Amino acid sequence: MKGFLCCLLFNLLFLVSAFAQHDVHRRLWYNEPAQQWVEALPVGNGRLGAMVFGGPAEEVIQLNENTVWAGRPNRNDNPEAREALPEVRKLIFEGKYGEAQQLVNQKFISKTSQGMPYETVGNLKLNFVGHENYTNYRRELDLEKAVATSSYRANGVNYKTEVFSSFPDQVIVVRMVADKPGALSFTATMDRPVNAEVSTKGSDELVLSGKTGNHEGVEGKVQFQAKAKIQNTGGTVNATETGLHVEQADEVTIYISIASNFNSYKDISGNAGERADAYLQKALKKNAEALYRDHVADYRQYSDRVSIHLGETDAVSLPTDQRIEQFKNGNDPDLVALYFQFGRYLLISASRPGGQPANLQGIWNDQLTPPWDSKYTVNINTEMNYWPSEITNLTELNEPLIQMVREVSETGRQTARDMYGAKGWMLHHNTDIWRINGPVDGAFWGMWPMGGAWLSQHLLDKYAFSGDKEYLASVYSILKEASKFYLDFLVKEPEHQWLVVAPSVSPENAPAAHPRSSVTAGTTMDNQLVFDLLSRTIKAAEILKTDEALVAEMKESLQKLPPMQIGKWGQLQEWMQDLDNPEDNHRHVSHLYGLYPSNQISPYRHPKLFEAAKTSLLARGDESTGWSMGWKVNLWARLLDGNHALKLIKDQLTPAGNKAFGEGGGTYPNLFDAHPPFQIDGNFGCVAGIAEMLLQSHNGAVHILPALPDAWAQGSISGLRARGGYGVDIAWEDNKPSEVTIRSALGGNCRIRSYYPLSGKGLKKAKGANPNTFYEVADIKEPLVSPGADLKIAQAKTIYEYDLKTKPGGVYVVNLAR
Ligand code: FUC
Repeated sequence: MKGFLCCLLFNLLFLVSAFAQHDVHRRLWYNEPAQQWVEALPVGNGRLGAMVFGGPAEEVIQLNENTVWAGRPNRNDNPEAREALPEVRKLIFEGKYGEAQQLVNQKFISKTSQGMPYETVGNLKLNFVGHENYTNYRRELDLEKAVATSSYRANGVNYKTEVFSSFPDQVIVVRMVADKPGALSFTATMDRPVNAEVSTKGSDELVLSGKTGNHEGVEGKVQFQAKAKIQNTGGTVNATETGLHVEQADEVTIYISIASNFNSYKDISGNAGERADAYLQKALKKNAEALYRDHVADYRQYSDRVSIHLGETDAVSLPTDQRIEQFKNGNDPDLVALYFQFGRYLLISASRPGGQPANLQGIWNDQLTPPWDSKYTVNINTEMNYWPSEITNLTELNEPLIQMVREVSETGRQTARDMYGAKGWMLHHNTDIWRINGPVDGAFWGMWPMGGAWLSQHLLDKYAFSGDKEYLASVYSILKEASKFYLDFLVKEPEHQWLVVAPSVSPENAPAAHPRSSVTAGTTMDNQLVFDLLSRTIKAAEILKTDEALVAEMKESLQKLPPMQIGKWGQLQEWMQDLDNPEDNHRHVSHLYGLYPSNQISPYRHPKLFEAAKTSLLARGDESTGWSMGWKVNLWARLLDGNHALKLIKDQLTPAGNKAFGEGGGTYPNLFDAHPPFQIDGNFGCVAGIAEMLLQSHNGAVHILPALPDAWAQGSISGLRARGGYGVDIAWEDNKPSEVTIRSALGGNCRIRSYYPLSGKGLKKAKGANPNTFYEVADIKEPLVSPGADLKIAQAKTIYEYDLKTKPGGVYVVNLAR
């Protein structure tokens, strides 16, 4: 059977990769305690987060709980918009962009809150007298167990502290041991910069009770309580005036429980103290060993699904901060594998069903007013957080995002009606835990009515990967109502009579012709987003056999959307008019949404657009903010240029040092992405990009190694997911795929695309269009090309395409043809 397993029925055994190798030990490690927050190591269970500094004399554990946000339930719509809308549109269509923007600032932008900040809970500090001098120091974050450990030797004793955040038991656990009996003596305290009181309960429990802040006229009403309960073996524990004192214990476990009064975006009537206590009492029934075992088992069910090997060099023996320093000019492909798994670790630790979606900093934040309030910026950042969730096999973890979309679809109905007189629901460029929908931060940034269109794509993507019709039916009304908003809101522009979104912006950018006024109509990204929303909602309606009349209406509007346009220097136009400046290196590359994450630009079907997108991206340049570079990794992967994608990974994995905002992105010692400052989207964007370099499934086929850089000659990845319910493992040698395993959950025709000929039982040369409906391609209009456009279409790489008939539960192995 020559390396080929045929149609083996679904069997638990095959959930594990056909060539599963044990992952090299994936860990971040350092030989110094953290001095700064961006050196500390994150642990989390979706709800509870901690940053662990690992100091021997003073261990600082900074704490978060994902509902601790300033303010209270509130809305921030500005109903004055409705009356001003016709005038704003008129000004835009007359080319009076400055005046239009001014009117939007006066009449549309929220007069109340611009969104509430996510706040820190505070710190737990453990002070060890006499531990100022230490040796043998090591601190690590184990990505196979999700445990942060620090160890050192002081006064002739070896100490070890482990910290983890348990999802099954809903507590953060600190476990301390020493190799000499009675050697653990320390004082534990808790603090928070404002609005908190710390007390002790009995002789072994610290309680921090707090309330979140008032912000922009909205009163802070979230109450929370953090409890730290000490359990010691040997020695004593006593309450002091400021905290708890442990004397001569052999071993100590601290159970940290945190909860708030938050029930939902519209209800904060819970009891924080009772809730924190209930979690604590439940967890106390288990000892540290049982908590650890259950935590590791829970974490591994997600983490172990994917393994990746890109090649190990001597660099793997270095501490992580040194690896980052050397990466750009060295040879350390394994750091990319580590970064990839760290990104998956962050999603597993920041986003769990039942909790809030990962915000701008995931769940980790030590401030009261973090940058951009650490809220949800939906003109790129929130979506980017979830780009890895399907392809890297973590689909359950996007549930909090889906839930947030459900909630903003509830709150956004009033916004659509009151601000625009439209049906359905809508969202501008920001939301927060209270699910605000109004435009914030000024018209230049905030006049973007596209949040509903972009977020809806994630609902559809989840279906595209799983084929779960029941799920599709459960989110269909959200899609339908998002579409209805645009059916009402689209307006005919005077020049071509196209239906366009107006007013809007191409996120946060303005053309050189009017650099201070971004407010306009019919931007390329808006057209692409409306195209995706309507065309994909039509498909969903057809699958669910519903809403014929609405489908007809959507089809009609779809025909009237503007086509993409190629401008005079061969670029994909960002705006309806040919205004792009080749010198513009703005961080947002919004018009390339059509290339990634969308599938509207294909080298095989639209070579002109593909070339134009490349021209635009080249002009934009590489180095930028962290998230922008993360996006560009995906874009270069979609442009099938693995070497350029790797160049971007190198730019991103460059030490961020103390760079300030505007000085370009990079990576902090703890592998957090630097906008700067820290912003987690760049981590997630880059992880998705690494996956896109190895596997793509948006363009009519399962494309194996579409953008493998020359430098990754040998490697393997297992457990990735492709649309239509396929699990994919790939091993490669000499830059060619050597073995590909496809696990089919739904059956259907699996079309495989490769740059090298493949062979395997059942594999036939591809014929005609792929009959697999999950592989239908975007049916876009022909682009309009400026007469002066200088377009040199590069020859596409030769591809080999095969069809493989699969059965549900079937496992298929394909090899390089010899
Ligand atoms: C958008 C970006 C910024 C930043 C902010 C949170 O406004 O343009 O760079 O990431 O979101």
